[in-house]
Amino acid sequence: LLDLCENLIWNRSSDATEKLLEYAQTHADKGQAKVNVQDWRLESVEKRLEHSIVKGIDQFIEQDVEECRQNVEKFVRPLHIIEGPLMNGISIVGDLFGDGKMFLPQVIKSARVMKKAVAYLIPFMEQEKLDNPDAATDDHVSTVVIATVKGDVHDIGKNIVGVVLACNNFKVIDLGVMTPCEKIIAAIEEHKADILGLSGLITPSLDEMIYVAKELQRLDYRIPLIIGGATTSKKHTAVKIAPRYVGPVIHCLDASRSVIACAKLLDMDGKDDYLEEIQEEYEEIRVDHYDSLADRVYLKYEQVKRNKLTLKFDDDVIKAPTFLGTKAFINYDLNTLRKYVDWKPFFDVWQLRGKYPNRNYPKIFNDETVGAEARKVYDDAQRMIERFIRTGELKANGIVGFYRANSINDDDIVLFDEKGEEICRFYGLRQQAAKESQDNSSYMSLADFVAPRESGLTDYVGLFVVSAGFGCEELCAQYLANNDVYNDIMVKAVADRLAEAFAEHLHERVRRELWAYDPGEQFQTDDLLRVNYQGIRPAPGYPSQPDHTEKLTYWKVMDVERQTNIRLTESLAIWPSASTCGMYFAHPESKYFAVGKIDKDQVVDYSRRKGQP
Ligand code: B12
Repeated sequence: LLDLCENLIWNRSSDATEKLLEYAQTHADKGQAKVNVQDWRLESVEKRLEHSIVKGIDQFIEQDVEECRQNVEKFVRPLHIIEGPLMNGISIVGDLFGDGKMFLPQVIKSARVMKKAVAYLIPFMEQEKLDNPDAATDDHVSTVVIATVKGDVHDIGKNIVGVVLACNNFKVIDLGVMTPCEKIIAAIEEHKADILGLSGLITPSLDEMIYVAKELQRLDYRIPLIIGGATTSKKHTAVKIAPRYVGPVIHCLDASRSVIACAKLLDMDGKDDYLEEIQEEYEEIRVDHYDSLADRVYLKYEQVKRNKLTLKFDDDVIKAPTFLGTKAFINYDLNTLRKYVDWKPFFDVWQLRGKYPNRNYPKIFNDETVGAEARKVYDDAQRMIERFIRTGELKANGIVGFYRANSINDDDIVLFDEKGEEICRFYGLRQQAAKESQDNSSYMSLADFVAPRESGLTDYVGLFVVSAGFGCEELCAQYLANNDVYNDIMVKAVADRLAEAFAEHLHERVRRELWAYDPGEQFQTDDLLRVNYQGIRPAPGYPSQPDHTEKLTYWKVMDVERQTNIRLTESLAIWPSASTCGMYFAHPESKYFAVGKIDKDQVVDYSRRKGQP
């Protein structure tokens, strides 16, 4: 019992919870009959394998697979064990998940057991090939190649899709993150892929997906292309990607839908109808899109600048930060950050959504359907964070910078030194789509929150970059080497939460202590998550400044890479993946908004100002 408890507390083994629970159940006392949870071990080996996979138990998997392997009469080749009992188990998982009777964390745990079983058999299959090179090896399972495109570092979503597809009998070749087009095309060839899946989280990845589609077209492929990831949409897929490639192109919102799409694409009888339906739907989306372009009404750029938000700037609202220049934070205390975690997105990753009133953390634990599963992943995350605090395997670095600043040319923000000389300039975009006649609000740009140069006042802005992802890749590689897909996803989901918590916590320190424009701020964490405080921290890529290239200026002016080791990829994704950056505005009336669509006159002016034709 001591061992079992220690294993759980120190997170020594991935099934510590299950083992302790099993012990508790088998040692239940109080005069009740002892429950023998091991009854299933008395079943046939096929049933035991099925049970292990469906329940996500890896304790006996290798021993049971070996038992099958010894039975050469029944399982002539190791492959027959995979295709028989293992696939049966995983098919049940796929069906239960499809029917909403099993949740994503359970599916991922099942996949972990399946992977362990297959990994055990691989050396025997390789030996078989050496012993008998002519043996039939062309048993065809449909193959899906998936990749996060070049320049993008995100893979939680893609990995989930990979696992769920594998649970539905697809052979998945996962090329990882930042995958250049040539590598994708080489993999399609090498694995004779039936379907190609592309994933991306940030908008620059959309262009890379278009590029891949064009390359497939140029090289005369017809392989179906499925598109997914937070930044993708059905509309973008229909309007921008599908017209570039004659093969089927389909957008998939989530992992479950990717299974349906792949199954339909490979169903020889239903495929044509399915594709016809998609083509019709996408054609309608394109028509609607081009019609809506014609319907859109924009004001002239000059006009929206005249209707900008005019705020009051004086010595009461402008406060000088406690220092100017940068301050780097290396190896930040994770114990502090954990208190700032917003858990809702964590449950989103695991696709656990409670029903009102049990929708969000912590009420989700009371939800009849997903509550128990939510509690389990939450407890696992807590144990993981505790371990990271103890071992330092995951580290957080960040940087904050404060600068004198003025808005200039209406939409830009210039940072300058004590002599008034320009250090660098941030370029902004202004809302331009005509508002409803009864809507009297201004046409906003982030520059409105900074005192204009003409005011003669010295105002200030802050910049930050934070990451809680140092060590993440190494940890995930270790987990994946043990086929532990569950903990691979868990590490990334935890690191993302800590990165966002870091941004939240640092912002609080900025308000109270580093910029100290609101030193007496009183709040509860709930207020933080509801943004009930003064000032904002918009991020490049988010709706108030959708242009990712602005990040280059952050990196240059704060020397971010040298000071923190946080980097930008060629598509301006931040590495490590669990990172975020943004700008601080302190004005009491600064608020979040979406720039929305803009017209050509502003695009031309913006590119002229930025010197980017
Ligand atoms: C949580 C979050 C973060 C977290 C974690 C991000 C991460 N690692 O995933 C943090 C705080 C780190 C973060 C940072 C940033 N973020 Co963010 N973030 C989000 C948010 C709120 C949720 C994303 C998420 O984790 N979803 C859960 C996972 C499991 O879902 P998923 O990846 O989408 O995958 C599912 C499906 O998409 C699909 N799928 C995925 N891949 C594939 C592949 C195939 C083949 C198929 C079929 C399906 C499929 O199936 C998956 C499972 O169901 C989204 C908004 C949103 N609601 O989507 C913004 C969002 C993705 N972020 C955005 C931005 C801009 C950023 C930053 C650039 C901001 C900044 N300047 O710092 C940084 C970039 C970080 C970097 N490393 O480059 C934008 C991206 C769009 C854009 N304009 O570029 C979004 C869309 C917000 C927005 N509306 O503007 N972000």
